[in-house]
Order: sequence, then structure tokens, then C-alpha cells
Amino acid sequence: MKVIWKAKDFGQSFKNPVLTLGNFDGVHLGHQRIFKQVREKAKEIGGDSIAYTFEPHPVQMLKPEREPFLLLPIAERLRLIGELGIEVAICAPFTREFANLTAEEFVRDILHEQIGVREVFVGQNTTFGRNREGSVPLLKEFGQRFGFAVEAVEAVEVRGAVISSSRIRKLVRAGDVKGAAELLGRYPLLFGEVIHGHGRGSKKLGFPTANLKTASVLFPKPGIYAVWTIHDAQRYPAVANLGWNPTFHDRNFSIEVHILHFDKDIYGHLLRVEFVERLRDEVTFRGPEELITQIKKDVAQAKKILKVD
Ligand code: ADP
Ligand code: RBF
Ligand code: MG
Repeated sequence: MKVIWKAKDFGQSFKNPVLTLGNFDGVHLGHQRIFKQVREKAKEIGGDSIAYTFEPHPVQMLKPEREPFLLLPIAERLRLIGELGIEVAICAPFTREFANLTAEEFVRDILHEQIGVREVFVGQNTTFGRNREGSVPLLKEFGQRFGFAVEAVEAVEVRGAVISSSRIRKLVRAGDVKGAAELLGRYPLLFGEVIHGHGRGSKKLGFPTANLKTASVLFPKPGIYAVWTIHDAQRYPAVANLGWNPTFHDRNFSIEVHILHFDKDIYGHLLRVEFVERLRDEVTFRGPEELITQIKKDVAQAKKILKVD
């Protein structure tokens, strides 16, 4: 997938562009349905499939003091969109100036004049333009005026309710990563670089943990999880601990992954962690011995969940 980091002036023209528009945080099953329709229509009319998205997320730009809430950093969002077969991602820098475009200016100047869009697929609750004034009915009006088709894609429902990024965020915050995975069509994940901790995992406990430095995104509720870890394009079963290591009176929050049947120095490497199921809360033990006994139980439980030996 080609990524264009510009709001306009793309320096290229597109062929029969079929486009979708949105933040796509999480790239969940609802988004996936939209991308599929974009891909199919583009194929049908011999056009380019395009996802138009924004970075930073509009809420981050408008309320920078808000705590991290995104499910995915932009690079992961784009990677997943690319995996779904979209050919071009336009990633517009979401600036004050951009936020001030009216719905009409955005559609006329960018979608119509700059891209020459032929067909737009959007979710039913999509908004765009200054103060989120643009809606699906308004987009349809513009479509008639500027000569492009608009398709409102039906939302995907799971367990009797529509899937949305905010519904998934709630589940992840509550530690219900299994529930979140149902709506995402994949496991919730974190991505980061392996950094140094106190070196205690291997020396004191016999359970080395790769400590991660991640982008500022929403973390699952602190606790112990069964996870899959992807390192160097290989998947490994693992257990993760998100918390403060209260047994050792650490002050800092850490994200740590003990990979099963693995013994390599991977400091500085990148890891992707897929959260499969939450096992328990972090506990303050009386000492390392008790913690080791519990970690052994966690590992046994994770093996059952991940169906590995
Ligand atoms: P630190 O406090 O720096 O995280 P640890 O004692 O927890 O130190 O050891 C973690 C390091 O050991 C990892 O960063 C990695 O390089 C290495 N390592 C070796 N085997 C494993 C394993 N099975 N799981 C995780 N990390 C491992
Ligand atoms: N630390 C705690 O203080 N309490 C816990 O309940 C706890 N559970 C853990 C479970 C697993 C599976 C792993 C890998 C680690 C856990 N830790 C816990 C973190 C441990 O204290 C930490 O990995 C070491 O201190 C090294 O940083
Ligand atoms: Mg560690």
C-alpha cells in the first residue's frame, strides 16, 4: 500500500478513485466491511482503492490533555489497512487549518477537485468537516452536485449492538480482551521496543521478561494475560504482566512479556503482543518464592488457553 502523508496536492492523479473516509481506529470488523466494499468496487470499475485518514486523531489535536485512548498507533493502523487490500492511504496531517475546512470545502476541494473521486463508501455515522457538520445525507447531496456516488455501509453488529471503536475501547480498558477480539476480528495488540528493566526477571525469578516501550496508546487493564508475541515474523506463546510489580515496590508501570520456550537477547528489538485472555490482577506477594509459584500457574493456564505445550 502506498501512503501519502498529505491532505492535498498529492502530486499524482488517481484512476477512477473509490474512497473511504475515517479515523479507522482499531481497524475493526465494521471498518473491515467498508474496506472490502471499497476493494470490490475498485476492482469492478478498474479504479484505485483509497483510504483517507487523519493523523493525529482529531480528538488528540483538539484536546491534547486527554489521556491516550487510541487502540492503535498510526503505523499499525496503516499496516492493517494495507493488509486488507487497500492500495493507497492518504494520511492527512490534522492541523487547525484542516479542522477549519467546512464540509463543503473538504468535499469540493479535496475529494472532488484534488482526487476526482468516483465513489465514496462511509459508515452510517460518519461525520466530517468543521464542527463535524458533514453527515451521510450531506455527502449524498454533494455527490449529486459533483458527480460521485455515495454508499452508506451498514454497521456490523455483534451481540445485538453495533461495533464501534469506543465500544472496543471500553472492553480493552476493562481487561475484556476476549470480548474486544470479537469486535476487532483479531486480538487487541500492543507494539513496542524491548528496553532494559532492573534485570530481576531472569536473575531473581527465573522468568525473564521483555520489557516494552510502546507508543502512547490505550493499554488493556493492568494484570496478567495469556498472549501471543510476534518477534522477527515468528509467533510465540507468552504471558504478559502489565503493572507495577508491587512485590518489589517498583514505582513505574511496566509492560513485560515472558516468552515460552525462548532464550535470546532481544534488547532493542520490536515485539508485537496480541492479548488473548486476562488471567488475573497483579498481587503483592510476601516474597519472590510465592510469586514464582504463581507465575508457574499462570504459565500453565496460558498454555491451556493458547493450546500449546
Ligand atoms: P529486564 O529487567 O531488563 O527486562 P529481565 O531479567 O527481565 O531483564 O530479562 C529480560 C531480557 O532477557 C529480555 O529483554 C530478553 O532480551 C531476554 N530474554 C531471554 N529469554 C527470554 C524470554 N523467554 N522471554 C523474554 N525475554 C527473554
Ligand atoms: N509482580 C508482582 O508484583 N505481582 C504479580 O502478581 C506478578 N505477576 C506476574 C505474572 C507473570 C506471568 C509475570 C511474567 C510477571 C509477574 N510479575 C508480578 C512481575 C514481576 O514482578 C516482574 O516480572 C519482575 O519483577 C521483573 O521485572
Ligand atoms: Mg524484564
